[in-house]
Order: sequence, then structure tokens, then C-alpha cells
Amino acid sequence: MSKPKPPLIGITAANDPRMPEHYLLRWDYVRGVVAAGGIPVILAPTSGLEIKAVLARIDALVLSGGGDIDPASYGGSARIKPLLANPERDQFELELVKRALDLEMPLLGICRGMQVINVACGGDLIQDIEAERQSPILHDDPLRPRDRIAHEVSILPGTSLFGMVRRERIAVNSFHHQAVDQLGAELRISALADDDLVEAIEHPQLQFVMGVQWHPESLCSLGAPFSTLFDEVTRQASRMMHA
Ligand SMILES: [Mn+2]
Repeated sequence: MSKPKPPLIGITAANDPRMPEHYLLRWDYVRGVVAAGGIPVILAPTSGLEIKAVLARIDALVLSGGGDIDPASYGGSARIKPLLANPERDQFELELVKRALDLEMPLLGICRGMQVINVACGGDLIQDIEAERQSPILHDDPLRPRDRIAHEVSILPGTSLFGMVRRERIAVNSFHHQAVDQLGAELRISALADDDLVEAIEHPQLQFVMGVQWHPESLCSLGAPFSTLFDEVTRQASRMMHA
């Protein structure tokens, strides 16, 4: 029997307004997918692409981190000046997620990616944790190394995330100044920080739709439970290919 083909995992890149002639993606997302046995396909946020045609060619989708989503996308007004806002990327990723959900495609959202999933499902965001919540936890310190542990999270028993991680507490890194506020329709919370900030969400009706606020891609060298998310999205993608 021939070896099964590895699945194609789309990973969204950023277009950082500070470098308008470049698309940006940290290499550890790519390495996470490769280590899990997937073929990484970097998706550049481009207006005018036929999203259906993009999704027809990949087997799963990973939404990477990045700048703030324009509050107009969730019907809100900006209470702060959004950081690195990029309407083209917002539109591209929101459309990708809505269609990927319709297709029941495996979906992993990381940091901003989790927030995109929440907004695509009708939820909204805390626009600035420091301004809108009082918390003893420092969720964002851009000077911290990417693999530095920042705080612990509680994984909620009974969730798919708990089923994968099989631990009630894990220590994670943290590089976000925004967070999920109102939860999107049909989503559920799967992890909380000790200040009750949402650290992971999932879609209980779909096989694998998961968002995490931390950055597992920068912690994959530690193995489980960080590489587990990449292993699982890749495994689910293979399952879809052969369904
Ligand atoms: Mn955090």
C-alpha cells in the first residue's frame, strides 16, 4: 500500500502596515505544521481571491497571530487606537473562517486567530486588557522571549481541549493585549486564566475548531501539550481527506 499523502495545512500570513511590501509569518508556525507531518501552505491575505477556491485546495486552516481586528468588524467602536490594524487581512480571515466553518474544516486559531474565530461567530473582544480589566497577570510583554512562560491556565474538564491535553493546568506564554469578551454563537470556553480571561475556545458541534490565546508554535520544542495542537489539526486534516 502506498504511503498516505500528507495534508495541506493553510497558514494565514500577516500584512504588516509597517512593511507594506511584505507578507509576514513567523517561521515557527511553519515548523509546527511540518513537524506534525503536514505540508504548510502560506496564505497571503489578498482581497479579490475566491475564498471557496482557496479552501477547496487545503485540508485544514491555521490562523496565525498579529495585529488587532478592526472593531467595526464586530459592530463596535474603537475604544483604543487598534494596533497594526489591517482591514484587508480582517476581511480575508473572517471570510475564510465563516466558509471553513460551513465546510466543517479543521481550524486552529492562535492568538489573533482565536479572536478572528470568535468575531466570525458573532462575538466581540476586550480591546485593551489593561484599560478594560484589572488583572494581576501580565498578558503582554513584547520584550519577553517567545518561549517564556507567562502564566498558567485552567483547562475546563469535558472540553475537547481537555481531551487532548489531559491536564487541568498548563503554563503558557502570553503576547496579547486583547481577549475574547462576548463569546460567539455556538462556541464554548475551554480554558481560562486565573483572572478569568478567556484563554481558549472551541466549537463543540464541529470535529476540530479550536482557538488558543497563547502561542503553541513557539513552544513546540517542549512537545506536549504544545505540539499536540499542531499534531491534532494535521491528524484531523488527514481524516477529512480520507472521509
Ligand atoms: Mn494570556
